[in-house]
Amino acid sequence: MTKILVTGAAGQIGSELTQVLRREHGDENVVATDIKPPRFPGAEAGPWVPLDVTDRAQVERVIQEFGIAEVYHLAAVLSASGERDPDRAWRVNTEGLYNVLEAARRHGVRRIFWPSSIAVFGPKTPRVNTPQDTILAPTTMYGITKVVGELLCEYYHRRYGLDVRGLRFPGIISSATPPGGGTTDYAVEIFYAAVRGEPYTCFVRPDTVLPMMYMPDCLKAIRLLMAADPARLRYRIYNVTGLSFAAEELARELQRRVPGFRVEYRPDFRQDIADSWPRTIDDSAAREDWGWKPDYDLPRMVEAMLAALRERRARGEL
Ligand code: AKB
Repeated sequence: MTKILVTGAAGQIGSELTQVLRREHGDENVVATDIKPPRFPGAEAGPWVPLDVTDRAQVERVIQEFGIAEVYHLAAVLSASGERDPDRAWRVNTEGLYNVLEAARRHGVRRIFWPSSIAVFGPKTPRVNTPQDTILAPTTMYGITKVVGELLCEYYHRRYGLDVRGLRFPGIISSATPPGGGTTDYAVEIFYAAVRGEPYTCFVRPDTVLPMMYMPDCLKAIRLLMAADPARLRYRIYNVTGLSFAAEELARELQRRVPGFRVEYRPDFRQDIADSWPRTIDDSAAREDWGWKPDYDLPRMVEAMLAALRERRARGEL
């Protein structure tokens, strides 16, 4: 049985992906790691190891000890946190990835998944239907680490034949584990406020349009890409998207379903980050090469998010 390592397993994507992988491969075959304690139910059903990805020796130890063949390297500092502490963003995102790639090539890991981001783009990049091959000139430390990361992944593939695959994720919207420190976090926070019956103060302008994706589509994209025939992959890292909407459109969709829900807008430093990112993404290469197609549009995503969070509130979790 393939032994799988997940880093960042306490995070927004990691906590849900670990559960999917464990259902498929067996609890004992998926080693979940993070610097923080686990945040999903049943985390202790399989191996859980504290891991700081900036420590090469720790990364090597866990890969060797468990005989890891496949890695989902999700540990990262997101864009807004990265602007608050650029040094930490560099160390976790760049050195962490370098440690994983180095340990992987030395200890026989066969495949790696790594999330890039729409943050690789910048103000000089076309913002509408942003192409796969375009200007990568970000203005945030997070974006810089993601560009370096993409180049490193391509290098390890070309030089050592490591099968590294990745996705330039948009904002990910989900109901289980909240994101932390991203610019797109408003699109998740607003749901929590609506379900709790509280007003929401949005930190970007109402007309801010960003690409987003609902978690089931995010998990589907990862699994499709990782299952794809290597001969069909023209790229190591693909553009991918689910839906794009303005902050005020999302607010309106919620207000239609949650009467009396109030939203005000008080843009902060995250507005500049949002303004440097694309509004919509061209993911035709992903569609052509490995059959990508999202399932959720705005109304469907809003319905599903509200239903999931209301259930959590009924269980006393929110
Ligand atoms: C962030 O906002 O930093 C992330 C991302 C788009 O990579 N959600």
